[in-house]
Amino acid sequence: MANNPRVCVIGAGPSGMSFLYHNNKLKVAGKKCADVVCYEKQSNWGGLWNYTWRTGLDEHGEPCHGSQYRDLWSNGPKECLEYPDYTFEDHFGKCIPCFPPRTVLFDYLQGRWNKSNLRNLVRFNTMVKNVTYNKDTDDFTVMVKDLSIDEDLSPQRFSNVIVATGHFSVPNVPYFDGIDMFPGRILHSHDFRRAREFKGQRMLLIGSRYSAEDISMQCRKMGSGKVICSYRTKPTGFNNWPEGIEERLLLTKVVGNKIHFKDGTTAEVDVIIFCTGYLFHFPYLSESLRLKTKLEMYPAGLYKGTLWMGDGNNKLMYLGMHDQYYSYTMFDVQAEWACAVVAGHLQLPNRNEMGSDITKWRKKQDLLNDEYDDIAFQTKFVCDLAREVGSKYNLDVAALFNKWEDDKHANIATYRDQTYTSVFTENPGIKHHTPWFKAYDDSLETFVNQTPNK
Ligand code: FAD
Ligand code: NA7
Repeated sequence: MANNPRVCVIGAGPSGMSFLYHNNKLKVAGKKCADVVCYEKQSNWGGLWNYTWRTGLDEHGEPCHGSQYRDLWSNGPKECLEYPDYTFEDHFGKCIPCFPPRTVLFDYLQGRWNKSNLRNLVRFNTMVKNVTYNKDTDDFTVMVKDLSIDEDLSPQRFSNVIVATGHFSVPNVPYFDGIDMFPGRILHSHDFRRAREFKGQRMLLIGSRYSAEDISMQCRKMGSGKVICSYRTKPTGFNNWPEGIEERLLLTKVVGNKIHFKDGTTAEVDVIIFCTGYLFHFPYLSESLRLKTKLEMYPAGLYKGTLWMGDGNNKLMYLGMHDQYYSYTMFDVQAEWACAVVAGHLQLPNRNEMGSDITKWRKKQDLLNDEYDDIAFQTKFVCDLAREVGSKYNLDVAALFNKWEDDKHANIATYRDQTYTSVFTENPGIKHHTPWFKAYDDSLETFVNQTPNK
């Protein structure tokens, strides 16, 4: 039997850990699998779910990865990201409400990883600095720094590389005329940690997607002054903002603390938060390996949304690079597919066929009109991959996502108070003890222990 492929996984967030999980499953089943090394630059796993209070640079002087805020609660129902082979009921032993705080989701993720003893496969405090493909030997050279001792490790050779470093960590920060002289605080959502900090302050948020929506709600919940969300292309589409949040066209300039908007109106604010999204940034990959894209439902150059076509070697894969409705389950099925390809259980078609397949998906992407279309599109993508890997699970939760969109449009302040039924356990989540807008205790203990143990 030929040697196992030697695979480098970069990043131990939900995506990278899913690769370790499925590779381990192959191993336990006695099937051909890969020998994996996972490099993680932080001192713990979990990716964005591994909360950090730091902003700017981390303790080693490297860019801080974390973008989540302390008071974050899931912005989608847990039933839409639940793993079919490890449900929330499996983990907590009972039904819990549907929109868990950050710590609860982190605990859930870790439960699945601990159950398979994956921790010893991750090398913490190691940062991948450089990846190049060697044409002559058809493999990769990976340069890694051990941050804990500030030393480069000797170059490592791998047959395959899995890029799982996420794409919500490097802020996109446009310039607006006069902003350099704004007298108040300016930050990007990447550096937003606590909404309480802005109590009583008048705020301008630039952007109209998830970050603008959630940070505006967080800030009002924690007692900020009025919030204006300023949009470039279209408003959020939510008509039921609670009192104190409004949407306006894009700002045109900043004069002192007065903001001028395209519709001719002005407003004075104390704080500006850029909710303008993130850059896809892979400085450690050599040019020909680097995915260059904006946030899209189906980024160009990735067969099955996963395999990098740019370099012609079929050996580098990206996980979790899409605009996300599905999250954990999408990363998971991508990882399962990637494991099957790497271990040789799935054969790839020729490059023309792979190219045509990408084109087909991207043409369909061009026809998407709204969130409901996006959900149907991503459901098809996820289910298509699940079918390819021969999964016994039906991962289609489109009906739940559609209800979630309906609930958000009905009332953005109360959507987290709604309940959803798990498609895997068929049990409904329970109603949370307090409406989200008035719930200040986001501890795991309080959230989980509001129902009796089974
Ligand atoms: P990440 O979680 O970003 O993990 C990437 C890992 O790679 C990190 O651990 C990082 O340290 C490591 N890494 C990076 N560079 C290197 C390097 N050079 N060498 C070694 N290691 C490296 N999703 C939901 O489903 N529900 C939510 O409610 C939700 N809320 C969110 C709120 C915010 C503010 C943000 C930013 C995202 C949110 N998401 C949410 C989406 C989130 O992206 C995914 O849930 C998930 O974290 C993506 O996993 P990942 O493994 O692909 O990337
Ligand atoms: P997104 O989803 O990328 O949204 C970015 C928003 O910022 C979007 O409304 C953009 O407007 C706007 N944007 C981007 N560039 C500009 C400029 N130059 N001027 C004005 N407005 C701009 O990022 P989010 O942070 O909301 O969400 C990312 C993840 O973080 C998500 O998964 C969440 O769970 C948390 P556009 O609509 O393109 O005109």
